Formats: sequence, structure tokens, C-alpha cells
Amino acid sequence: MNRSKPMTAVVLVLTLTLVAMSCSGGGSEVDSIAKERGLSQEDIENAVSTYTPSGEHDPYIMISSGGHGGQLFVIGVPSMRLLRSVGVFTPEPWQGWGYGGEASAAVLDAGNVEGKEVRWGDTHHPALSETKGEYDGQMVFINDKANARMAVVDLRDFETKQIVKNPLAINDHGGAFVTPDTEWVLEGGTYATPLPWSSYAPISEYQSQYRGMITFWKFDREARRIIPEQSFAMELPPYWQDLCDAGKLESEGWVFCNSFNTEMATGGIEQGNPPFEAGVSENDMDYLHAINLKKAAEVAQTQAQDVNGFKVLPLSASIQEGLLYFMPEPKSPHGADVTPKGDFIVVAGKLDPHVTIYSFEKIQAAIEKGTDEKDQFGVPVLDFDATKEAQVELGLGPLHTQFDNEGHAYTSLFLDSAVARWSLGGDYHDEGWELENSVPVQYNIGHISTPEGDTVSPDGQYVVALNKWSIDRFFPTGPLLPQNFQLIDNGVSEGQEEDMRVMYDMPIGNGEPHSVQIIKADKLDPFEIYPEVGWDPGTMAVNPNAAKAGEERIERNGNNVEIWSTAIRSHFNPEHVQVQQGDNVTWHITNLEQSQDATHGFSLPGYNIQLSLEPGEAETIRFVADKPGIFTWYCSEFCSALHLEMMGYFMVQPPA
Ligand code: K7E
Ligand code: CUA
Repeated sequence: MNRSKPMTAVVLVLTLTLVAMSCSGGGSEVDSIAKERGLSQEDIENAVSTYTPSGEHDPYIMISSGGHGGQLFVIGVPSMRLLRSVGVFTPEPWQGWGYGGEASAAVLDAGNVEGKEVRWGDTHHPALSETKGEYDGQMVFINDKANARMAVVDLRDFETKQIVKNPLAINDHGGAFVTPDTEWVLEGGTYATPLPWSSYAPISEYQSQYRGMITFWKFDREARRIIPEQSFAMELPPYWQDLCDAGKLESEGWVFCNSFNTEMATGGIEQGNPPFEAGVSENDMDYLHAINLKKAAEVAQTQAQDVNGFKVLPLSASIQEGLLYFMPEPKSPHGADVTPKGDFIVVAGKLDPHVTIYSFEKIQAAIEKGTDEKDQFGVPVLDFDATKEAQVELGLGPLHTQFDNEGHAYTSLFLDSAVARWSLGGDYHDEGWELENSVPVQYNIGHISTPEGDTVSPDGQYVVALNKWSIDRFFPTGPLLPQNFQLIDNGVSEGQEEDMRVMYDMPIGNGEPHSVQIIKADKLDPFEIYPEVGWDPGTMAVNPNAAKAGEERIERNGNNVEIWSTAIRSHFNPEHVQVQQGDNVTWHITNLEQSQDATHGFSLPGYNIQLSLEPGEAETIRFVADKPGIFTWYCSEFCSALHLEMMGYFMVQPPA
């Protein structure tokens, strides 16, 4: 619930009283600081509402995509302090992610695309794992739009444990989204290609050869891994499926996806064809896809076909079995967001100033009733008016919608650079479907997020606007500028509805986040140190072959050299490693530390090796000592007063 709100209010009142008191008393420090810095009363309120004293933790944690930086960010709310980044698709040296350690190499290699190393990703939509439609704080999933991959991150150590490459698609956008108990992780495609994309077909055969798809990755909660063999995809018409959302409560078992380019435009501006931007926006309506996932999972058991080693339900089977229905939706929509009770789907059309709200009950009734209308692929099209519940005019360029605990929805308005607050009808809010308030943001907002805002029980108080352009907000760091996350007070408290106000700007200077989710901090229970010394984060278990204290050694077997090393403040053991040029080196290193934050680095210059060994962690590196010379390795994490002394000599002797 809204626990910190009254507290914030109390602090605010106290401070303002202090300011007022001291003003009358001849000028307080707060007053004079504010005056000196040119801060308004509202600035002071905002500062007091977001300032988080040293040692205080934020009540919410925001998990942010890192855009084409290929990472995740972990940010405290309301302080908007960046706590860490998480290497996902992109190597990241601080975390030793992708710089020699076997565990990270295995994860990154699993994301290779048909044998090609791909070492970046375009992360769009993080999805926290859910239990009964509530974030459970166990995992987060994130898609790579560029290469159609899905990553699995464990929130016990905030490290990436798995990357799976979609064998059908070369790009995705409708992911990651999870079903209410995280049995399935959704990955919808975007730009249609032949299925799989690696089977060539000329673009002149677009309508017959190119297809869309949505993939349902099976998640195994015990193993904390996606199981590709139990996953399946649905073949879809070659419209560009965009964002999806999983049904919940009332609509659990269903999935809803937007699409655009139902025109099936194929571009070719250089041949005098309309450019994609025009060609895909000709029709007034595109199709909202409603998919019966529960039934599809059953049908896939018997009717799926093998495509590139992956189970795919042919479109004909989905039509035959009643797994797929379309509803017209205002053209070029973007977000499809299911309301907290699962009773409505909110669709925002980039080119339409309204949000359109569909009723799950009406959709079911329309399916029951049946329809003669079909698209050109034979997919039944339900009647727009029969399935629509309401439309609310919000402003220009509505994209994404999130919810609060008092029956409101918040929608980002890209073209208006604003956030709109509106009331939900049904039994959410007495006002019915109505625009209440909007606040300008700086600038060009994309996604939007509220605390637990897409779960079955959203919190309130905050809205975070993810702005694409920051323009004049910060010092200009050359022509490339950061994105701007803005923290907004939603203006709603226990039935009182006031104006929203922007409280804080947070520049994001690394990648372009698309979407975030905000979880209550007390739902997370991360390790302080790894549970046992010799821990392999790849398997989340002790590695029986990890180096142990007192058993450090170097063993040679022909030209294979195996080293068991330990690290503890402030030395490695051993400190000399002598090999012959051409030797195969296998090096196990364990950080023996048992105190929080006592991380050691292991950097071996010239060999592109850099590990981050958190307390208890064990890593293994394998390489060929192909370059002769004297290589000084050292601990790259400033761990102690004698940190510079924490080093060793790796001596590679050339043949005589
Ligand atoms: Cu940028 Cu969700 Cu990929 Cu909208 S998406 S903004
Ligand atoms: Cu260990 Cu620096």
C-alpha cells in the first residue's frame, strides 16, 4: 500500500515548518541555501520528497532495460540512485562478464546466432518473475530486440544465467512478458521474415513466404531456467506483431498482442514504393491479437511442427482450434496493457489521441457468438464495437499504460511529451473512463512505470517517465546526450486527487532504456556473500573442482598446466605461475573472503582476462599461453590498503 506517503508528507510539513519558522526567526540555513541556489518552494518539496540520507535504502527497486547497451540497470526509487548495472548480452569488464571466466562465456556463447558471435543486444522490456500475478523477486527476463534472444537473470546475485536464441526469428519486440505464475515467458516477433529467418525467400514473396510469430518459452521454476525443448511458437500472419501482455485473473491463460503493418507493406523507397513509415500506416485499423495460450499449449503437444529444431504451431492449426482471434484497433498501436483485475486491455495508438479499452468479457462473448469476418489468412476478426469497452482521448501519441492502487491509469504521450492520468471505469473508479490530469515531461516519453504497476495489485505514489530526449536538461556531453528518467508524484493519495508533479531528473548515460519495472525492495532477498566458498555462479552451487584454502597448487601434465589459486586480502596464492609458450592453461581462482563487499578482481593483461570474484566465488579460465613474456596480473578491485601489492607474475617462457 501507500506506506511511505504519509511519512514523506510529515517530513515535508516538518521541513516547511522549519523553513517558515526560521524565516520569521531571521533566516535559516535551509532558507538561505534555497535562496542562494535559486530554489523555489516546489524545488524544496521535491528535494525533501526524494532525498534519501546515507545508509537509508529506497523502498522500491527499479529494474531497467539498458537499451542497445545490452545491459540491465538497478535503480533505487525515489532516490533515483543507480545501484549497479548487470551485464547481459554485452561483455562488461567490472563484473568480469565475458572476459575469460567460463561461466559467463558459456552464457554468452549460448546466445551466438547460427554460430556467429554476437556480443551486444538491444534490451527492451524487463519482466520480473511473478507468482499469482505479483512480482516475487526471484528472476528477471529481458529480450534482445536486435537478435531475438531472451536472457534469464537471477535476482539472488543479479547475474545473467541463461541466454536463449530464438531459432525462428532474427528480431523480437513483444517480450519479455510473463504469465501470472511465470510458466511462460513471451517473446513476440516484430518485422516479419521467412520462418526461420535463415531460410531465404525474396521479399517479392512477402505475403506467401514471410510470417510473424510469437514464442512461448517454458520456464522451469525449480531449475530457474528456460527449457527450449518444452517451449513452442505460434506462426502468425506477416503483420508486425508489436507489444504483448499476458492476461491475469479473469483473463489468465490468454495473451494479447498489438500489431502494425497489417498493410503488409514491404518498403523499397529506392524503387519508388512508399517508404515503410507511410506504407505501414495506410489502414485506419490494425489488429489486436487475442491468443488462447492455455489451449495453445495443449494443442502444441500434438500439432506442432518442427521448424529449425523448434516446435511451431502452424497458423492453420491455430485457426482450426480457435486459438487466435483478431480485433480491429486504431492504426499503428504500441502498448497493449492488461488492467490489474485482468478485465480490460488498454491499447494505445501512436497515431490516435485515444486509448482504446477492450473488455475481456466482451471478447469472450464475441468469440462465443462467432464471426464470419476473416482476414486474408483466415483468422477470425471480431467486431470492434462489440469488443470495445471505451475510448478515452488523452492527447497526442499515447504509447504505454500503467496502473495505480486507486483505480487510475497512467499513459505516456510521446508527441505531447506528457504523462496523462485517467480514471478506469468498471468497478475501479466512480468517475468512469475519464482523463483527469496531465503533466509535461522532458522530452519525448516512451515507456512509463508505476510501482508494481502491471501486477494484480499495483502500488501508488510514483510514476517514472522514460524520456527519449533530454535536450537541455543536463550538461551537454557532446552531441550524444543521456536519456532522462523523470520521477513524478502521481498526485493521488487516499482518494485525494491533485496534480501530478515532476520531482526528479535522472540522466541515463549508458544505453537507451526502453522499459522498467518497479518492485518493492522488501520482496528482494539477494545474497550478501555467496552461500559457500567455491561457489560457481553459473550453476549456483559449489564447484567441486574449485581451488580451496591450503590446497593451492600448480600441476603439469604434458603441455597442460592446471592452477588452483586463492585470493584473500591482500594476496593471491600462488604468486608465481611459470609456463612454457604454447601451454594450455586452466586456472581456477577462488575468493576466500567471507565479508560483505570484499570483492577481488583478477586481471591478466595481454590475455584479455578480467574477473570479478565476489566473496566466496570461484571461477575458471582456460586459454593457450601463446604469447611469451612476463605478465603481471593483479587484483583490479580496490580491496584493501595493500591492494596494489595484490599481484603476481605469470611468466611465459618461449622455446629455447
Ligand atoms: Cu521503446 Cu516498448 Cu521497445 Cu515503446 S518500446 S517506447
Ligand atoms: Cu584484492 Cu584489490
